[in-house]
Amino acid sequence: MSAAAKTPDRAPVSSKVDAVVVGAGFAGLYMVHRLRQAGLSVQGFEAGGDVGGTWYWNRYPGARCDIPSLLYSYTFSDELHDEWKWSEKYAPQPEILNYANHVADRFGLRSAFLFDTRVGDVTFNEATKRWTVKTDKGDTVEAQFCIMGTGCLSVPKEPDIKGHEDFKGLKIVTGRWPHEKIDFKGKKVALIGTGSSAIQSMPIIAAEAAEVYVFQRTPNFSLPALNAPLADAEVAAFNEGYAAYKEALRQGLPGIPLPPEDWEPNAEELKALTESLWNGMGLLSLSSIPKITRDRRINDAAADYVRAKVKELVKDPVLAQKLTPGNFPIATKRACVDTDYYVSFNRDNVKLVDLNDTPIERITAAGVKTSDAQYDVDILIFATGFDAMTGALMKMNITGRGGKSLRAEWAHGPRTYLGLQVAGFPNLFTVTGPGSPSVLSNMITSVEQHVDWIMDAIVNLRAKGKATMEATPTAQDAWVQHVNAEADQTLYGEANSWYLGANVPGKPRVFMPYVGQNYKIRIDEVAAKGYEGFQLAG
Ligand code: N01
Repeated sequence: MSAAAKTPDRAPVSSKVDAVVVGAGFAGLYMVHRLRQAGLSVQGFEAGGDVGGTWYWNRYPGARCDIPSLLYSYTFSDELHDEWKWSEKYAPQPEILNYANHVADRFGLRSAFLFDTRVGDVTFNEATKRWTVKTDKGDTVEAQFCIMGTGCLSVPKEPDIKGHEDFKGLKIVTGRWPHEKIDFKGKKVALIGTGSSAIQSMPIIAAEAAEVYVFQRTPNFSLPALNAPLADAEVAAFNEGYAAYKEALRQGLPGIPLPPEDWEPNAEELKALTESLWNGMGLLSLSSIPKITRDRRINDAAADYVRAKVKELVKDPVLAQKLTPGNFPIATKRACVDTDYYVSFNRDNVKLVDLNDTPIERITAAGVKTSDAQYDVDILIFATGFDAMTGALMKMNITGRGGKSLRAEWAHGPRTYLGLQVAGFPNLFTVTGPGSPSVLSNMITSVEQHVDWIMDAIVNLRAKGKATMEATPTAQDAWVQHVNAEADQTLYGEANSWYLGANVPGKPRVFMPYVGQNYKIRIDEVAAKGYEGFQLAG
């Protein structure tokens, strides 16, 4: 369904169901599937016009996954695995969106959702022990369970540069890319930001546009995708090991290979590991380097390797120096995986504007004005990132027990138990919530692990004849302390990253993902101990 083909106006829905699921991305789709399999009635809501979540919205040229497609796939159905064929090592956005649509159709999930519908108020009623969910379309749905599959990177930052509303040309935010094709031919383009969205899109835009000005505040580390069609032999080799891979996931593998925890690579091993950063396995080669985010010797070796590569790839040494990341340890901001990013700066029509030398003063009707020049452009692209991990949850008005608002509870940063629940918000679950590995793992693996865990918890609650399941404040405090203690042992605090909320003015600086090892083993143990740290009541 295209953006232009909006869902027709509809009568508001008023109903009672067992569960509400918010979001029709990979989390929401699988959650609906599991709930329905267990015989629960479900109402799903999705702000977008169709399924796909992040892959529905991020349609900018060059968007593709940054871990190999064979791993960026559901594992819950062998039939689905057998019938779906990825065409490339890193599938492009349209193909991943097709996959989400295929899953929705194959398992009949679309009918559970109301699209173009944004959830607003989510309120716990202590008398009925049910949640009331209200939407911008006037729907009111009551449910025993409320599951947030709202994504970690689903709320793009609004353009916040002075004067942006004055721009008279075409203004685009990468995370809300228009559905129609944008014609860059002969156009002058300003691209603000140098995160993954900019790094993936710039080379493709530059191949078509007359001029591209890249406005860089912080140079990023980027690794080559060496993307290619997926050969049958590669797929066959993956399938050979598929049963073992699935078993490893069941045992706790976060969907990406991890080195042994106690491995201290010697100089020779470290050299080989850093050289593997150019082998096309991108983020997998980065996370295969032991202690990369904990040990400065190891981090420096990897960072220096990439820095040297930038200098090799960019012909103009002054430009190369400006593009060389320097002021934060590699991997403490999410690294990028690119196709021809650095070499595109050798093109005559690509210009870097280093905002450290010449900051943006304002956006004007004609383009971007920096301290020393005016850049007149036809198209202005904001690739300026997201209000990550908490943005979508904080956008809703979620009120728990005793009128507790989630916004107030998280005013100083998110606090959860296991990244799955918040004390005071019974039967409300967050898929890949803050305090879980989420964005540091293979997201689809984490989604499956969380959805399966939540489903088991719901089945257990019902089997015990209880009405509510709620994290205790004590368990939550201990988990938050543990999450922080784990993060404190790393170098993550040295980067101004979205992991820390540092990219959003005024957002509390708190490291949000869980960096500890064996997360799945821990949550499975909690379940095995009768949901230790949760109170089952009613
Ligand atoms: O956003 P970002 P993104 N003036 O926050 C700059 C995932 N993802 O959309 O670093 C000038 O990384 C900002 O500068 P600085 C992936 O997890 C995955 O690119 O704050 N510049 C930065 O350069 C990724 O990490 C894929 O100094 C401003 C950029 O904008 C995450 O999404 C593809 C500015 C924002 O970079 C976010 O990526 C794309 C301002 N006012 C995204 N404000 C895959 O490959 C911000 N910036 C799967």
